[in-house]
Amino acid sequence: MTDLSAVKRSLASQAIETPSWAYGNSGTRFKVFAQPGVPRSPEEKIADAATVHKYTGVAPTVALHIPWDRVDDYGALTRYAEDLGVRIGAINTNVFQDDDYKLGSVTNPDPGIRRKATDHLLDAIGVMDATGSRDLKLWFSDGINYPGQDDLRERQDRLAAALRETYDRLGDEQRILLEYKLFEPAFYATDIPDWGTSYAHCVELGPKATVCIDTGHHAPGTNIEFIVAFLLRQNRLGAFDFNSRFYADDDLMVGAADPFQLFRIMYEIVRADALDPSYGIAFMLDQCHNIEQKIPAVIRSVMNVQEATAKALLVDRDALATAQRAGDVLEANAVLMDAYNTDVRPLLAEVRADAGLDPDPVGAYRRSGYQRRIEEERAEGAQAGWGA
Ligand code: LRH
Ligand code: MN
Ligand code: MN
Repeated sequence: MTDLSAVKRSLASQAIETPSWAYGNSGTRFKVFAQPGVPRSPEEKIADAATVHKYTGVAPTVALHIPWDRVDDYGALTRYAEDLGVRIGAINTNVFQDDDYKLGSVTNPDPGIRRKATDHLLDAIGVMDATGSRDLKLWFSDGINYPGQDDLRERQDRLAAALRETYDRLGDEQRILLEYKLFEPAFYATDIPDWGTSYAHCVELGPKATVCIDTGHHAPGTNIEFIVAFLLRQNRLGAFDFNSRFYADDDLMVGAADPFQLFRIMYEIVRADALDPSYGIAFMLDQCHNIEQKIPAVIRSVMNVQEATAKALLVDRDALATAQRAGDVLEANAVLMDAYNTDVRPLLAEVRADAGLDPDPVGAYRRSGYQRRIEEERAEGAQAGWGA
């Protein structure tokens, strides 16, 4: 039997980080459809993130992306966030939007370009010092398009050298989240294409290097919950970039394409007692809202993660273990499916009401007038970064 009050406590203390770039305009390479009211500055992105936290109660941090969110005074930005009731979370680096990086950033055959890229990573740690962020998120678009274009093995050495230099600059409380991605923009070979490569680099670096799983960065059909279980067992799961995908790196709202997969992932988290923020996993969203309104889309995404989590918490783990040990295949599967098929929306409405929140966060946002206000106040929006 599951203890409902413990489930509610876990749900109330859950923390989901939203990304600054989800609030700005984004699109595909075909078209960016600009929306009214999008933020014109990092401060306005933080204000929108604080609004999501206000209506959900479980989104207390916002990830920044440098240079998209570059400011002169990160201490002041940190205080600004705190005044609005949120904190700055992971610092994301960007070594993929500069002409110099055509042939790679930290793996580039030109040592001068490698230096420039590594310096950006070191600068980002400086930003973390000012914001008090724990996590440096590294994603490298590095790779090659054609066999023979560059030496695969040497690129690994260059990557390892840059990671080492970055790792050695980390403070005691800081860590690296090393993200992988199967392909795109590189189409033949990517320098960190999968969790195994990321994991191996992390092990080489030391205990402050952990893997970030972006749920959109795998080959179709990949069993992501297996990766979660493996990395948890090795104590190397640092973060998620949640989003959903139908084809490749679609960056759609998490839980929209495959809520069952999200449940299976969250079950592995619950199974490892790794849900509480004190365990150290950063549950981040990494999404772009190209055609839907941004703030309610982020609220919806947060709610989708909450629903998957609630279902995972409802799994009768004793009954599951009994069925598994007895080799009762059908019963074990039925126990898991019973939890998945539970309508947890009333439970989450109660959790919200207990926290003094409106049980319907999207409705509350729509009724608040915030959207109308930002559309009036923010005459001209800025790009999130993708189109910049
Ligand atoms: C790359 C990625 C990575 C970036 C973010 C904006 O596809 O997932 O996390 O930093 O998108
Ligand atoms: Mn990502
Ligand atoms: Mn991505």
